[in-house]
Amino acid sequence: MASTERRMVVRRWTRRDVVKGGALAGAGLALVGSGAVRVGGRAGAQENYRIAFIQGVIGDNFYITMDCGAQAKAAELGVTVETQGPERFEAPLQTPILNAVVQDAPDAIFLAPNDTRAMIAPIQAAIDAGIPVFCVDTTIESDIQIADISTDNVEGGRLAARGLAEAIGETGKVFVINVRPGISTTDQREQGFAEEIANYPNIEYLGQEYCENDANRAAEIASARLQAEPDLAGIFGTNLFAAQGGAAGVRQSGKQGAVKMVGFDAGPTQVQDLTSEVVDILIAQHPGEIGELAVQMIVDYLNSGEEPAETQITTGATIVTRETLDDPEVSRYLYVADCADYVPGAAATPGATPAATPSA
Ligand code: T6T
Repeated sequence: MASTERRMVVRRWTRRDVVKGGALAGAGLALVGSGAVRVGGRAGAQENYRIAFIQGVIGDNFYITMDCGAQAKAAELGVTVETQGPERFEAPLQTPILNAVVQDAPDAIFLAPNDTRAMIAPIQAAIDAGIPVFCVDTTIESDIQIADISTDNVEGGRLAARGLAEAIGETGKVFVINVRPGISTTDQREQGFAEEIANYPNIEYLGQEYCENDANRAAEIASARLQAEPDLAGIFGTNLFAAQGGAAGVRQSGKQGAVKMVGFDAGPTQVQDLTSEVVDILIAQHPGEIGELAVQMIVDYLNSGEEPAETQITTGATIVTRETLDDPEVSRYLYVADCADYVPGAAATPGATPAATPSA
Protein backbone atom coordinates (compact mmCIF):
# COMPACT_ATOMS: atom_id res chain seq x y z
CA MET A 1 0.00 0.00 0.00
CA ALA A 2 1.21 3.47 -0.71
CA SER A 3 2.58 5.23 2.31
CA THR A 4 1.29 8.59 1.38
CA GLU A 5 -1.34 9.66 3.81
CA ARG A 6 -2.46 12.50 1.71
CA ARG A 7 -2.12 13.42 -1.86
CA MET A 8 -4.14 16.25 -3.16
CA VAL A 9 -4.83 16.40 -6.79
CA VAL A 10 -4.41 19.48 -8.83
CA ARG A 11 -7.73 21.23 -8.84
CA ARG A 12 -9.60 24.11 -7.27
CA TRP A 13 -9.58 24.57 -3.52
CA THR A 14 -12.28 22.03 -3.01
CA ARG A 15 -10.04 20.12 -0.63
CA ARG A 16 -11.77 16.82 -0.80
CA ASP A 17 -8.89 15.74 1.18
CA VAL A 18 -7.43 13.71 3.73
CA VAL A 19 -8.06 10.10 4.33
CA LYS A 20 -7.35 9.86 7.98
CA GLY A 21 -6.34 6.91 10.01
CA GLY A 22 -3.61 5.65 12.24
CA ALA A 23 -1.32 6.02 9.34
CA LEU A 24 1.40 8.04 10.90
CA ALA A 25 3.59 5.26 12.09
CA GLY A 26 3.13 2.81 9.33
CA ALA A 27 1.64 2.28 5.97
CA GLY A 28 -0.26 5.38 5.08
CA LEU A 29 -3.40 5.76 3.18
CA ALA A 30 -3.59 7.20 -0.22
CA LEU A 31 -6.01 9.70 -1.45
CA VAL A 32 -5.63 10.06 -5.11
CA GLY A 33 -8.34 12.03 -6.75
CA SER A 34 -8.99 12.35 -10.38
CA GLY A 35 -9.56 15.33 -12.55
CA ALA A 36 -6.27 16.50 -13.88
CA VAL A 37 -6.35 20.11 -14.84
CA ARG A 38 -5.80 20.96 -18.44
CA VAL A 39 -4.48 24.41 -18.65
CA GLY A 40 -5.35 26.73 -21.43
CA GLY A 41 -5.78 25.87 -25.04
CA ARG A 42 -3.38 26.08 -27.87
CA ALA A 43 -3.05 29.12 -30.07
CA GLY A 44 0.02 28.47 -32.11
CA ALA A 45 3.44 27.01 -32.42
CA GLN A 46 5.50 26.82 -29.27
CA GLU A 47 8.52 29.04 -29.08
CA ASN A 48 11.70 28.61 -27.14
CA TYR A 49 10.39 30.66 -24.26
CA ARG A 50 12.69 32.20 -21.69
CA ILE A 51 11.16 31.80 -18.24
CA ALA A 52 12.61 33.29 -15.05
CA PHE A 53 12.33 31.45 -11.73
CA ILE A 54 13.06 33.38 -8.52
CA GLN A 55 13.42 31.04 -5.57
CA GLY A 56 12.42 31.98 -2.02
CA VAL A 57 16.05 31.61 -1.01
CA ILE A 58 19.10 29.95 -2.54
CA GLY A 59 20.72 26.86 -1.00
CA ASP A 60 17.43 25.44 0.31
CA ASN A 61 16.82 21.82 -0.73
CA PHE A 62 13.13 22.56 -1.16
CA TYR A 63 13.77 25.19 -3.85
CA ILE A 64 16.67 23.22 -5.30
CA THR A 65 14.30 20.30 -5.86
CA MET A 66 11.67 22.65 -7.28
CA ASP A 67 14.26 23.94 -9.73
CA CYS A 68 15.17 20.39 -10.73
CA GLY A 69 11.51 19.79 -11.56
CA ALA A 70 11.34 23.05 -13.50
CA GLN A 71 14.51 22.27 -15.45
CA ALA A 72 13.35 18.76 -16.28
CA LYS A 73 10.03 20.05 -17.60
CA ALA A 74 11.80 22.86 -19.49
CA ALA A 75 14.08 20.33 -21.20
CA GLU A 76 11.07 18.22 -22.14
CA LEU A 77 9.22 21.20 -23.64
CA GLY A 78 12.21 22.87 -25.26
CA VAL A 79 12.10 26.07 -23.23
CA THR A 80 14.63 27.74 -20.94
CA VAL A 81 14.28 28.36 -17.20
CA GLU A 82 16.77 30.77 -15.66
CA THR A 83 16.88 30.45 -11.88
CA GLN A 84 18.14 32.70 -9.13
CA GLY A 85 17.19 33.72 -5.63
CA PRO A 86 18.08 35.87 -2.64
CA GLU A 87 20.74 34.82 -0.14
CA ARG A 88 18.26 35.14 2.67
CA PHE A 89 14.50 34.76 2.73
CA GLU A 90 13.82 38.50 2.86
CA ALA A 91 11.69 40.74 0.65
CA PRO A 92 14.29 43.56 0.59
CA LEU A 93 16.73 41.08 -0.96
CA GLN A 94 14.24 39.45 -3.31
CA THR A 95 12.82 42.73 -4.66
CA PRO A 96 15.95 43.93 -6.52
CA ILE A 97 16.33 40.46 -8.07
CA LEU A 98 12.77 40.64 -9.37
CA ASN A 99 13.34 44.20 -10.61
CA ALA A 100 16.45 43.14 -12.52
CA VAL A 101 14.61 40.16 -14.01
CA VAL A 102 11.86 42.51 -15.22
CA GLN A 103 14.51 44.66 -16.95
CA ASP A 104 15.70 41.50 -18.69
CA ALA A 105 12.16 40.98 -20.11
CA PRO A 106 11.66 37.20 -19.93
CA ASP A 107 8.50 35.68 -21.41
CA ALA A 108 7.20 34.87 -17.94
CA ILE A 109 8.23 34.80 -14.29
CA PHE A 110 7.43 32.36 -11.54
CA LEU A 111 8.55 33.07 -8.01
CA ALA A 112 8.10 32.24 -4.34
CA PRO A 113 7.37 35.66 -2.84
CA ASN A 114 9.25 36.30 0.38
CA ASP A 115 6.45 38.30 1.98
CA THR A 116 2.68 38.34 1.52
CA ARG A 117 2.53 42.15 1.39
CA ALA A 118 5.97 43.53 0.58
CA MET A 119 6.18 41.62 -2.70
CA ILE A 120 2.85 42.87 -4.09
CA ALA A 121 4.22 46.12 -5.55
CA PRO A 122 7.30 44.54 -7.20
CA ILE A 123 5.08 41.82 -8.72
CA GLN A 124 2.64 44.48 -9.93
CA ALA A 125 5.58 46.26 -11.57
CA ALA A 126 6.46 43.08 -13.45
CA ILE A 127 2.86 42.71 -14.60
CA ASP A 128 2.78 46.38 -15.63
CA ALA A 129 5.84 45.69 -17.75
CA GLY A 130 3.78 43.06 -19.59
CA ILE A 131 5.32 39.97 -18.00
CA PRO A 132 2.97 37.22 -16.79
CA VAL A 133 3.67 36.20 -13.17
CA PHE A 134 2.87 32.90 -11.45
CA CYS A 135 3.45 32.24 -7.73
CA VAL A 136 4.89 28.96 -6.50
CA ASP A 137 4.96 27.79 -2.88
CA THR A 138 4.42 31.11 -1.12
CA THR A 139 1.91 33.71 -2.25
CA ILE A 140 0.85 37.32 -1.80
CA GLU A 141 -2.28 38.89 -0.37
CA SER A 142 -3.54 39.73 -3.82
CA ASP A 143 -4.87 38.03 -6.92
CA ILE A 144 -2.76 39.89 -9.47
CA GLN A 145 -0.72 36.76 -10.22
CA ILE A 146 -2.06 34.43 -12.90
CA ALA A 147 -2.02 31.33 -10.70
CA ASP A 148 -0.65 29.85 -7.46
CA ILE A 149 0.88 26.40 -7.25
CA SER A 150 1.60 25.16 -3.73
CA THR A 151 1.08 22.64 -0.99
CA ASP A 152 -2.09 22.99 1.08
CA ASN A 153 -0.19 24.41 4.01
CA VAL A 154 -3.08 24.71 6.47
CA GLU A 155 -3.77 21.03 5.95
CA GLY A 156 -0.04 20.35 6.28
CA GLY A 157 -0.10 22.01 9.69
CA ARG A 158 -3.05 19.85 10.66
CA LEU A 159 -1.14 16.74 9.62
CA ALA A 160 1.77 17.88 11.78
CA ALA A 161 -0.52 18.36 14.77
CA ARG A 162 -2.08 14.93 14.41
CA GLY A 163 1.33 13.33 14.00
CA LEU A 164 2.79 15.07 17.01
CA ALA A 165 -0.29 14.31 19.11
CA GLU A 166 0.01 10.63 18.27
CA ALA A 167 3.75 10.63 18.98
CA ILE A 168 3.29 12.09 22.48
CA GLY A 169 0.33 9.90 23.40
CA GLU A 170 -2.02 12.88 23.12
CA THR A 171 -0.73 14.36 26.37
CA GLY A 172 1.71 17.12 27.28
CA LYS A 173 3.08 20.49 26.26
CA VAL A 174 3.94 21.28 22.66
CA PHE A 175 5.64 24.17 21.01
CA VAL A 176 6.19 25.51 17.48
CA ILE A 177 9.36 26.92 15.92
CA ASN A 178 8.14 29.08 13.07
CA VAL A 179 9.98 31.24 10.54
CA ARG A 180 8.72 34.84 10.38
CA PRO A 181 5.28 36.45 10.23
CA GLY A 182 4.28 37.39 6.70
CA ILE A 183 5.37 34.19 4.96
CA SER A 184 2.14 32.65 3.66
CA THR A 185 3.21 29.01 3.83
CA THR A 186 4.65 28.87 7.33
CA ASP A 187 1.95 31.15 8.74
CA GLN A 188 -0.65 28.74 7.35
CA ARG A 189 1.15 25.69 8.75
CA GLU A 190 1.12 27.19 12.24
CA GLN A 191 -2.53 28.13 11.78
CA GLY A 192 -3.47 24.55 10.81
CA PHE A 193 -1.37 23.18 13.66
CA ALA A 194 -2.96 25.46 16.26
CA GLU A 195 -6.47 24.69 15.04
CA GLU A 196 -5.94 20.94 15.05
CA ILE A 197 -4.00 20.66 18.31
CA ALA A 198 -6.90 22.42 20.07
CA ASN A 199 -8.89 19.22 19.50
CA TYR A 200 -6.71 17.39 22.03
CA PRO A 201 -7.87 18.28 25.57
CA ASN A 202 -4.72 16.96 27.26
CA ILE A 203 -2.28 18.81 25.04
CA GLU A 204 -1.20 22.31 25.99
CA TYR A 205 -0.03 24.45 23.08
CA LEU A 206 2.63 26.85 24.34
CA GLY A 207 2.65 28.93 21.16
CA GLN A 208 5.37 29.76 18.66
CA GLU A 209 8.73 31.50 18.36
CA TYR A 210 10.30 32.73 15.13
CA CYS A 211 13.75 31.66 13.93
CA GLU A 212 14.05 34.00 10.92
CA ASN A 213 14.75 30.99 8.66
CA ASP A 214 18.03 30.46 10.55
CA ALA A 215 18.76 26.93 11.77
CA ASN A 216 21.20 28.22 14.42
CA ARG A 217 18.53 30.49 15.83
CA ALA A 218 16.07 27.59 15.79
CA ALA A 219 18.55 25.48 17.77
CA GLU A 220 18.91 28.23 20.38
CA ILE A 221 15.15 28.57 20.61
CA ALA A 222 14.70 24.82 21.14
CA SER A 223 17.47 24.64 23.76
CA ALA A 224 16.13 27.63 25.70
CA ARG A 225 12.62 26.28 25.60
CA LEU A 226 13.73 22.85 26.79
CA GLN A 227 15.49 24.48 29.71
CA ALA A 228 12.44 26.59 30.59
CA GLU A 229 10.01 23.68 30.12
CA PRO A 230 11.80 20.48 31.16
CA ASP A 231 8.58 18.50 30.66
CA LEU A 232 8.08 19.71 27.09
CA ALA A 233 6.64 16.77 25.13
CA GLY A 234 6.86 17.87 21.52
CA ILE A 235 8.06 20.41 18.96
CA PHE A 236 6.84 21.19 15.45
CA GLY A 237 9.30 22.96 13.13
CA THR A 238 7.35 24.64 10.33
CA ASN A 239 10.01 24.48 7.62
CA LEU A 240 13.34 22.91 6.77
CA PHE A 241 15.51 25.34 8.75
CA ALA A 242 13.18 25.56 11.76
CA ALA A 243 13.01 21.77 11.90
CA GLN A 244 16.70 21.16 11.28
CA GLY A 245 17.72 23.71 13.91
CA GLY A 246 15.08 22.50 16.33
CA ALA A 247 16.43 18.98 16.01
CA ALA A 248 19.96 20.22 16.70
CA GLY A 249 18.68 21.97 19.85
CA VAL A 250 16.97 18.80 21.05
CA ARG A 251 20.14 16.79 20.44
CA GLN A 252 22.37 19.33 22.18
CA SER A 253 20.02 19.40 25.17
CA GLY A 254 20.29 15.62 25.52
CA LYS A 255 16.52 15.34 25.08
CA GLN A 256 16.63 13.12 22.03
CA GLY A 257 13.80 10.57 22.22
CA ALA A 258 12.25 12.24 25.27
CA VAL A 259 10.96 15.10 23.16
CA LYS A 260 9.09 14.18 20.00
CA MET A 261 9.65 16.24 16.87
CA VAL A 262 7.72 16.78 13.69
CA GLY A 263 9.41 18.71 10.92
CA PHE A 264 7.95 20.15 7.74
CA ASP A 265 10.00 19.39 4.61
CA ALA A 266 12.37 16.53 3.82
CA GLY A 267 15.88 17.74 3.09
CA PRO A 268 18.88 15.41 3.41
CA THR A 269 19.84 16.61 6.92
CA GLN A 270 16.24 16.22 8.05
CA VAL A 271 16.24 12.64 6.78
CA GLN A 272 19.41 12.01 8.82
CA ASP A 273 17.65 13.48 11.86
CA LEU A 274 14.82 11.06 11.24
CA THR A 275 17.04 8.01 10.93
CA SER A 276 19.09 9.00 13.98
CA GLU A 277 15.82 9.22 15.95
CA VAL A 278 15.98 12.90 16.84
CA VAL A 279 12.96 13.59 14.65
CA ASP A 280 9.93 11.32 14.47
CA ILE A 281 7.93 12.54 11.48
CA LEU A 282 8.70 14.59 8.39
CA ILE A 283 6.09 16.09 6.14
CA ALA A 284 7.52 16.09 2.64
CA GLN A 285 6.09 18.55 0.19
CA HIS A 286 6.32 17.79 -3.53
CA PRO A 287 8.54 20.64 -4.74
CA GLY A 288 9.63 18.82 -7.89
CA GLU A 289 6.02 18.52 -8.90
CA ILE A 290 5.46 22.21 -8.20
CA GLY A 291 8.37 23.11 -10.48
CA GLU A 292 7.19 20.80 -13.25
CA LEU A 293 3.63 22.08 -13.06
CA ALA A 294 4.71 25.71 -13.04
CA VAL A 295 6.67 25.36 -16.26
CA GLN A 296 3.93 23.34 -17.92
CA MET A 297 1.29 25.89 -16.98
CA ILE A 298 3.41 28.81 -18.11
CA VAL A 299 4.13 27.23 -21.48
CA ASP A 300 0.46 26.40 -21.93
CA TYR A 301 -0.41 29.98 -21.05
CA LEU A 302 2.16 31.44 -23.43
CA ASN A 303 1.02 29.14 -26.23
CA SER A 304 -2.68 29.77 -25.79
CA GLY A 305 -2.76 33.31 -24.46
CA GLU A 306 -5.55 32.10 -22.19
CA GLU A 307 -5.53 32.21 -18.43
CA PRO A 308 -5.70 28.76 -16.84
CA ALA A 309 -9.13 27.48 -15.95
CA GLU A 310 -7.79 26.59 -12.52
CA THR A 311 -5.78 29.24 -10.75
CA GLN A 312 -5.25 27.69 -7.31
CA ILE A 313 -3.26 24.53 -7.85
CA THR A 314 -2.62 22.31 -4.85
CA THR A 315 0.06 19.66 -4.79
CA GLY A 316 0.48 16.88 -2.26
CA ALA A 317 2.28 16.25 0.98
CA THR A 318 3.62 12.93 2.17
CA ILE A 319 4.24 11.79 5.73
CA VAL A 320 7.65 10.24 6.21
CA THR A 321 8.52 8.09 9.22
CA ARG A 322 11.42 5.74 9.95
CA GLU A 323 9.10 2.86 9.05
CA THR A 324 8.14 4.27 5.65
CA LEU A 325 11.39 5.95 4.66
CA ASP A 326 12.54 3.14 2.38
CA ASP A 327 9.20 2.65 0.69
CA PRO A 328 9.66 3.90 -2.90
CA GLU A 329 6.21 5.47 -2.69
CA VAL A 330 7.64 7.68 0.06
CA SER A 331 11.32 8.02 -0.81
CA ARG A 332 10.51 9.54 -4.21
CA TYR A 333 9.33 12.65 -2.37
CA LEU A 334 12.57 13.26 -0.46
CA TYR A 335 14.32 16.43 -1.54
CA VAL A 336 17.54 16.35 -3.53
CA ALA A 337 20.73 18.37 -3.19
CA ASP A 338 21.65 17.88 -6.84
CA CYS A 339 19.47 17.56 -9.93
CA ALA A 340 21.51 14.50 -10.96
CA ASP A 341 19.46 12.71 -8.27
CA TYR A 342 16.13 14.06 -9.47
CA VAL A 343 13.83 11.71 -11.34
CA PRO A 344 11.51 13.72 -13.59
CA GLY A 345 7.87 12.95 -13.01
CA ALA A 346 8.57 10.75 -9.99
CA ALA A 347 7.12 13.23 -7.54
CA ALA A 348 3.97 13.85 -9.50
CA THR A 349 0.62 13.06 -8.03
CA PRO A 350 -0.75 10.40 -10.39
CA GLY A 351 -3.15 11.86 -12.89
CA ALA A 352 -2.50 15.41 -11.82
CA THR A 353 -0.01 16.83 -14.26
CA PRO A 354 -1.50 18.83 -17.09
CA ALA A 355 -0.79 17.24 -20.40
CA ALA A 356 1.95 18.87 -22.41
CA THR A 357 0.76 21.20 -25.10
CA PRO A 358 1.51 19.54 -28.39
CA SER A 359 3.96 21.40 -30.54
CA ALA A 360 2.93 22.55 -33.99
O1 T6T B 1 9.11 24.94 3.60
C1 T6T B 1 9.70 25.43 2.43
C2 T6T B 1 8.76 26.39 1.76
O2 T6T B 1 7.52 25.74 1.54
C3 T6T B 1 8.54 27.62 2.64
O3 T6T B 1 7.73 28.55 1.97
C4 T6T B 1 9.86 28.24 3.02
O4 T6T B 1 10.72 27.26 3.60
C5 T6T B 1 10.99 26.13 2.78
O5 T6T B 1 11.62 26.57 1.61
C6 T6T B 1 11.94 25.18 3.50
O6 T6T B 1 13.09 25.84 3.93
